[in-house]
Amino acid sequence: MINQKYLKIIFAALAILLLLVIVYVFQSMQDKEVKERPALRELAHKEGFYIGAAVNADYLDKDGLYRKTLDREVNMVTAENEMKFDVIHPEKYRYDFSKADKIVDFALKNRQKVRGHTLVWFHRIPEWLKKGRFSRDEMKLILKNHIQTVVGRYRGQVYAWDVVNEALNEDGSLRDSIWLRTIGPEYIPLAFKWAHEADPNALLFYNDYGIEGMNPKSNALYERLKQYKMNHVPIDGVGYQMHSWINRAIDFHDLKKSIDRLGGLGLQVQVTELDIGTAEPVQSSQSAKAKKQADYYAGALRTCLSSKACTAFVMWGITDKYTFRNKVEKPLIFDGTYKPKKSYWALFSTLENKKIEK
Ligand code: 9MR
Repeated sequence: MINQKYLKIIFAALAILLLLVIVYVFQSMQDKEVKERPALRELAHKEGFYIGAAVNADYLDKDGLYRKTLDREVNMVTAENEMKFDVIHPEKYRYDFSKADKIVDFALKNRQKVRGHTLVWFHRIPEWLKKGRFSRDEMKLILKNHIQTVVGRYRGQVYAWDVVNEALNEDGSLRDSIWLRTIGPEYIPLAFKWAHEADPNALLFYNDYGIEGMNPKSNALYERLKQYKMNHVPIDGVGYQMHSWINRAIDFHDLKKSIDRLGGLGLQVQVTELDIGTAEPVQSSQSAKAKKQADYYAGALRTCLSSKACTAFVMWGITDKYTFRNKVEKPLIFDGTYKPKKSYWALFSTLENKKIEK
């Protein structure tokens, strides 16, 4: 009896040991595969180009594979939420840089450029500001102090700022916001001026969605930026957000045209928030959807690389495990277990094969 009991224990121990060996071998094979392929950032770096992702300080804290994947694959990161007004400036006389610092420290340690997002937006306005009933002059002072405190803190560390975010309506008119209502349209050029004073070396961007095509919104933006340039507003570039879907085709021809048009004003363009949802059409197979997503990622990157003005390609996340979109969209280039998807390989071969014709 006793012998049999011991035998059972020994078998169980052996079975566990065998399982551990299998897991170990499998993990080492995966690690070897990861170590042997060059990372996207290495391929991009060779071409003097930035490939990036939005990052989130909470996930950096708790998920080692998230950190490892970001560190390995991208040479640019954007703070997804940590630099937004309500997070970084929660009370009139109090700033909270703790989360933003985590992202900047992570990036500097990993030799990644930081995109600061975002200084002036209609959204994420803290209660103290919403309810303050401030006069025009007070609002100007609040905005100036906000911009100069935040930009000043990261002077020399943040490579590019989304100074103004989503200030236009679909028809190209100025969107209603607390800034437009209180300060008037000059809040935009003033914001660029104040940011430039706080860090003359940072690149300053206007960031928006729906401007990657040729349409009333991108036409109006172009005209507005032409004026700003004529008036020496210190603006360096335009961010194309590009949250997209596989069932809504990106027109690469128009994308190139709009990038080159802004390039003609001496502006850079950066793709700033790309992700490509795959939930629709429901009747397509998973593998057909994955293939279509990969084709879109590759097409967008190829178009960006083909224009001299396009200097960075940033996705709104890195893994389907963490996306602001509905999880079923699976919009990013690593799956939920950090396995590279077809879309990853599409970017990989686009960067590897394409000698950039700038
Ligand atoms: O991904 C961000 C999400 O976690 C926030 O809840 C949301 C509101 O602040 O903003 C999301 O990011 C947006 C970005 O800041 C600006 N362009 C659109 C992005 C997606 O909504």
